[in-house]
Amino acid sequence: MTILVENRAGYRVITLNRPERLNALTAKMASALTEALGAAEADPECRALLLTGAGRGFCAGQDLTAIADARPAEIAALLEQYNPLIRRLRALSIPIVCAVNGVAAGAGANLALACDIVLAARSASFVQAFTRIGLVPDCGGTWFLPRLVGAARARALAILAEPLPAETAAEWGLIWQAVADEELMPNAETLAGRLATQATAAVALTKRALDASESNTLDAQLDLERDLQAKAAQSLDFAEGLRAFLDKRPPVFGKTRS
Ligand code: T3D
Repeated sequence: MTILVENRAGYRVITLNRPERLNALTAKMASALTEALGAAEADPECRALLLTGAGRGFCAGQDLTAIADARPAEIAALLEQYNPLIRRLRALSIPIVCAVNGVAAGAGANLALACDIVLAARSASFVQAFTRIGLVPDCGGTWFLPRLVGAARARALAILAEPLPAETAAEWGLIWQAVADEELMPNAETLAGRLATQATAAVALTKRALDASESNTLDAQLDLERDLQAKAAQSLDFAEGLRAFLDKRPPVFGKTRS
């Protein structure tokens, strides 16, 4: 099994599972992952996802042994498998936490950056390894990097392809947090569990608003926020959130996504 899927209370853990190759990606693995995302989203019991890697690495990017004899056209065609995965991840209505347990290289780094909240073990690192082997950053790398860390750092990371330690990645805003290695999974599980009890519809609408802001003007974004707020205001979660506040008790949100 190239990925493992485990049900937890309110969320699922997806583990990349080719530890002997630092969870390097194959086309088969990418489509299994895309399928697992769809299945999780379709399950009303699943209100958050946690993505991590088995063994000492998170993901070493494309499995280079699998493309050793590929022709140039076949190399580019592989992105027909990876691009749908990145699009699926970004469009997912439930939040996804990524626990980067070790090195995240090439497409593996950008897979992590496509997630909503990225935690990394202090011993982990992020490498835009592409130019080292004569390729360009893909899987959204050239889109995520400048937006997360600014143009100067994005250029150096993409062109020099040097590893960025997890703590610097957090300082630069590439990820949410770097934590002690032994605290990574407990923290990531706590976070996914917490997301599973939040107002799921409001979280989905918030993700939509943030994604749209990447290309919207302020005017368009204000209009969008008004429209999304109108939807959120109609939700049972808002009724519950407001009532709980007035009653001075913690809210109990349901599983509805709209
Ligand atoms: O079709 C397309 O469009 C192509 C898409 C491309 C997207 C990409 O992701 S391109 C970038 C591909 N990834 C890389 O170039 C990274 C290659 N790996 C490395 O540079 C290093 O392995 C790491 C920096 C990630 C980790 O180094 P280290 O020293 O911790 O581990 P290691 O000893 O190099 O690797 C451990 C094993 O995993 C080793 O196997 P062995 O010798 O024990 O049998 C190594 O060969 C294997 N491995 C690591 N990365 C890959 C891999 N095997 C296949 N593909 C890999 N990407």
